[in-house]
Amino acid sequence: MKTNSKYLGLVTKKFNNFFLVDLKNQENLGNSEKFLCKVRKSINFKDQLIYVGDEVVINNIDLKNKRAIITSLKKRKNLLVRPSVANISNIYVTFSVKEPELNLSQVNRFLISAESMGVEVSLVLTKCDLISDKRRSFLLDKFGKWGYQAITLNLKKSDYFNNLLAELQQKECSIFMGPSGVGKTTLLNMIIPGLQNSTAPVSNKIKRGKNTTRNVELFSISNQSYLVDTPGFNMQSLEVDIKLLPHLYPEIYKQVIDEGIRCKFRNCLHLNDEGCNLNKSFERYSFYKEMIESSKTHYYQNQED
Ligand SMILES: Nc1nc2c(ncn2[C@@H]2O[C@H](COP(=O)(O)OP(=O)(O)O)[C@@H](O)[C@H]2O)c(=O)[nH]1
Ligand SMILES: [Mg+2]
Ligand SMILES: [Zn+2]
Repeated sequence: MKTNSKYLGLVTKKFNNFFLVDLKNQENLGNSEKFLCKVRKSINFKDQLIYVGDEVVINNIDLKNKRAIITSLKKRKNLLVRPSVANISNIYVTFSVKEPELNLSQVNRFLISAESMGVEVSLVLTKCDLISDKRRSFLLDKFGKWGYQAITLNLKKSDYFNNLLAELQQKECSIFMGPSGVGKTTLLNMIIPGLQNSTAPVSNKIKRGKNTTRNVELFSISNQSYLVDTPGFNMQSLEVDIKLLPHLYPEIYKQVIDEGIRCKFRNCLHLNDEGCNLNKSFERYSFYKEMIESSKTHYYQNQED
């Protein structure tokens, strides 16, 4: 049985020249929802590769063997690198409050890299069972001032985890990003039972590459909601365009949007610039300044190359 109608699909896995595609929009083709697809040979995607997370049109559907052909690729909203995954809607920057210890400068860098993707960014703090309630309140207050309402998880209490799960089930495609050892795999295994990715105590983290060879994959967590499983993924320090930086700090862009502050120069970098009206008394201002300085160094080095 074959059907020649076209359907919209989502690439959830990729192997060699094959793609696993989920039907989108709850389209009902019997009980079939996943198809193993190849790309139509005559199609030229303008040298574009197809990535996990891409939306594609499938055709020539073979219901019996669950095969189909990809005939076109939809325009993608964004593309994350290493590993490559397209159309992320939410990044959950994930850090542990202890073991390993919170490194604020690193949290800042991950948040900024995530913000530079132009997606919704949230902050998750794991291992809150290892700190006091007082310390937890202190951190919530700190990150609140950074512009993030942190989600604090505690393996021994599931209420916050259940809230997070409910939230993820409302989002299109989410990903946890953070350094090694903070509990990302533990979280994935809790959200997707049966996944059984290997977790490792922090002290074993030196032995790298153990589970880094598996490919990136999307898991359905509710109707039309997906979670990215990215073994061994650490967000590399992205090089962010210096002109973008003021737009990636809530403490800065909220002053511009909510309070209508205007500097003399439209592209003011809010350093010691003449006519700068930004209120610089926020904790991350020093990180911001450092980032601008180091981007400037990169910027001028690249100009010389
Ligand atoms: N105390 C505590 N330990 C946790 C928690 N979540 C994860 N861990 C431990 O932290 C270690 C690293 O976790 P893993 O999920 O492999 O981290 P990943 O490198 O971010 O994927 C493991 O030994 C976990 O058991 C938590 O909420 N509390
Ligand atoms: Mg892991
Ligand atoms: Zn300014």
